[in-house]
Amino acid sequence: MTLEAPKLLTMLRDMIMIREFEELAMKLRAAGKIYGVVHPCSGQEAVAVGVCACLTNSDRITSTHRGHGHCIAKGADIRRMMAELFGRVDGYCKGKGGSMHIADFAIGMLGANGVVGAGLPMAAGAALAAQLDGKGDVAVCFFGDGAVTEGEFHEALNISAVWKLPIVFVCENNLYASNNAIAVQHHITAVAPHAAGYGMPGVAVDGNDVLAVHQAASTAVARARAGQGPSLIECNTYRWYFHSMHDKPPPETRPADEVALWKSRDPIPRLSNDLMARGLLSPAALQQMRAQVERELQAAVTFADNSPFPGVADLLTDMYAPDAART
Ligand SMILES: Cc1ncc(C[n+]2csc(CCOP(=O)(O)OP(=O)(O)O)c2C)c(N)n1
Ligand SMILES: [Mg+2]
Repeated sequence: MTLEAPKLLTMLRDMIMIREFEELAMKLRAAGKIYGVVHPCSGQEAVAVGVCACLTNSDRITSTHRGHGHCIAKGADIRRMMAELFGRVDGYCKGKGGSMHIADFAIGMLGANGVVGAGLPMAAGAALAAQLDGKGDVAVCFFGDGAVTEGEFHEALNISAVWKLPIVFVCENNLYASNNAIAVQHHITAVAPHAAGYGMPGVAVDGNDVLAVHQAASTAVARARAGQGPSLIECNTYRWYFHSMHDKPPPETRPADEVALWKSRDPIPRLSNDLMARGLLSPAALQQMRAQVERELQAAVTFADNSPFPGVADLLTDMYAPDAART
């Protein structure tokens, strides 16, 4: 699928926004402005952006504990995201969910999720709803290599294949689940071959090449929209930083040369250099794009800072079972 220049520039802008959002979130967490845990996805931006560039607002995605990139790529409002991280009433969950629970049904973002693997059956449910609606919408499930060891992975793939659901399973294989290297947890470390056991296409792509991700996702989404059933895409990538942070970044436990190698495969200059080589982007235009992202992020911080904290009276509202909780 040939991508037009405006679409390519939007994809570049979205990757830059995700990277800068994460860099800022880490600083604001260390400064005590953000509450809870932050799991940065820096380095993995090409997966969220390459996949979501194939989707519409009525297509639905499920995310993970590392969900900021998925939110931004699906079109979430960064002001409401920032307000949520700040624990304020104008946040997506009125300040009571934090980083790992951001959802926006209006754009088909069914939610980040702190439970590893939990998005898999939810996405299968969303795909069943899309199939019953019959409008050609699809569901996409983002999950990590760690989730592949969970029963839900196999259950979701199986039922999706049996019912030919319009779903794309997108594994972000970043070689680690928390601090555990992939070979510690998987007998076979490649994820794509699991697709064969469920009779669906399974491909592995360079997850730091947004165009390769987009190409694979386009094929899988088209297949799902055409009623031909599910696919699995393994995106090989790497997170630049620690698994998660509270008030300060934890020490790095991965080999320094491995981290350096993956940083040299940064997906953002890979796309911007490509666009410059094709004459679609100038250094000045890139600078302007970065400045605009910076302005939007500053506006998001101001928005979050000006929003009040929820009151005590709000403690039990919007809970799953408010009546039961009150008794
Ligand atoms: C069901 C469940 N088991 C364990 C955990 C603790 N936990 C949180 S993140 C994580 C690692 C997940 O690794 P992966 O799926 O590869 O995602 P990544 O962090 O690499 O993006 C674990 C074990 C959890 N949140 N939920
Ligand atoms: Mg992982």
